[in-house]
Amino acid sequence: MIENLQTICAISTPIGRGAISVIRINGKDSIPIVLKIFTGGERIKEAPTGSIILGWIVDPKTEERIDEVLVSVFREPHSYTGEDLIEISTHGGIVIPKKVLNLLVRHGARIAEPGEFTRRAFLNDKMSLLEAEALLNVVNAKTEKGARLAEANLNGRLQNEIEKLKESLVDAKTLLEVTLDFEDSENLEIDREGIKYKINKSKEKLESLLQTYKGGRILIEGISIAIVGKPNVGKSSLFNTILQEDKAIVTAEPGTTRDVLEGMVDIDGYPVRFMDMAGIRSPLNEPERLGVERAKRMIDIADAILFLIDSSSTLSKADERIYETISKKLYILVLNKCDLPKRVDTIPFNGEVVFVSAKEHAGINELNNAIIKMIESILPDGFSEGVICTTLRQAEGIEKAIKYIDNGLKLLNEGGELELVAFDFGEAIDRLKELTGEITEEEVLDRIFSEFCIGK
Ligand SMILES: Nc1nc2c(ncn2[C@@H]2O[C@H](COP(=O)(O)OP(=O)(O)OP(=O)(O)O)[C@@H](O)[C@H]2O)c(=O)[nH]1
Ligand SMILES: [Mg+2]
Repeated sequence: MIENLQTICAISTPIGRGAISVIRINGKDSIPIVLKIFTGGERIKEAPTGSIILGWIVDPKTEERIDEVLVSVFREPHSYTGEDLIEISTHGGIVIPKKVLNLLVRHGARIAEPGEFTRRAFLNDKMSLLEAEALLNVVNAKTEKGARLAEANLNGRLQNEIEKLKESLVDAKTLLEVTLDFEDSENLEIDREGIKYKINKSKEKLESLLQTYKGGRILIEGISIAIVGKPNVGKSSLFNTILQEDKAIVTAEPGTTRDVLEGMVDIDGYPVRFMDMAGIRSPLNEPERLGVERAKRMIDIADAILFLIDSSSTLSKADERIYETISKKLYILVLNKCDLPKRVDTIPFNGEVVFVSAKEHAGINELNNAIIKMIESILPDGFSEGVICTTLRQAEGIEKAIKYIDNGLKLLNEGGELELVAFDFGEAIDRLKELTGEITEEEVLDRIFSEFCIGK
């Protein structure tokens, strides 16, 4: 346990109407502080970890009885954080939890920063950085599939894989260093080949792990799908129909939408973020010009496109020009307004075609199925059962490790200085250590833990 860390406290449940609230207090003074304000104090002294004690929170100065509560006691090292941790379950709402929190502060605890409890758990070796990120993914998961993936990483799946890769790089580097010591002996050639083989194996594994990031991100954060088309083809109507919400303004006038609107939907367990935006044409005025500019930027950023075409009017050059901008991306052709007489006979574009009527809410199941098929084209069979990285930090760390490995291998192939090769492999190992948190920088920790909510 890390000594001399201040005792911290926070309300760990959302503030507002609710049956109960949980206030956490953590650190070496947490038990002495709670003893001062809790009528069940004597029982806490003897309570083993995991005990729950009923009693009253009382302000010792005014003797005001604030609430009848349950106090859960977790003693170091058998707690979430690895330090003494107490959870006080009060009645819910805003007033009582705040009063209890103020009492704790008055008796020596400090309000916790976002994610500070989990940061303590990391500092006390209760979890690796990868597991802390997995925990954040669990809390933020938007759908069941995302939550399942995050849970698997929470159980150390990614951590174990990175550890194994690190170990095999360490082995190879050791082999190299032994070779260095005997540089003049004739065994040198054999060692070089052995090292190359080992390192290449690790590199291949890192590369396939890096490949999982796209799918991992989609499962955790969601796939972003931009609804693209000429003005008035029914983009906003489709957006509202998919979201089952009257979110975007719909009018018969072309050029209605200017801002980019976003909405999240769960499609068969996949989180999907739809974006409605301005129709693409030569803009008629300044607001529309800015809208079209934003729409074009979104086309670049989006993971996939719903290319909307009005099936009740003939295809135009404008549709073709839009097709050119999206044809390199993942897309589905959506023919809208199929409740009206059809005027589009043949579609000169490749790709999956779905007929819908945003107005009549027709064809939405078929569209959902096409979207599921598209997502599953990014996530290969058995994807979720494998080891998957889910955050940009992880992907960037792996990428950097691969770069150093490549440098080292190149030097090794060119017969370069073995010291330099060892340096590169050492750097690659350090990048993996940063991933698990074995090597840490305060800045990186700050960034990761600030994404948590207060009280986690
Ligand atoms: N008949 C019919 N009309 C539709 C359908 N979808 C949209 N409309 C109508 O088409 C017009 C334009 O709809 P919007 O949803 O605003 O179209 P948009 O593509 O968002 O238009 P901009 O924002 O101007 O680019 C409105 O009058 C809608 O009621 C449909 O499926 N069938
Ligand atoms: Mg619109």
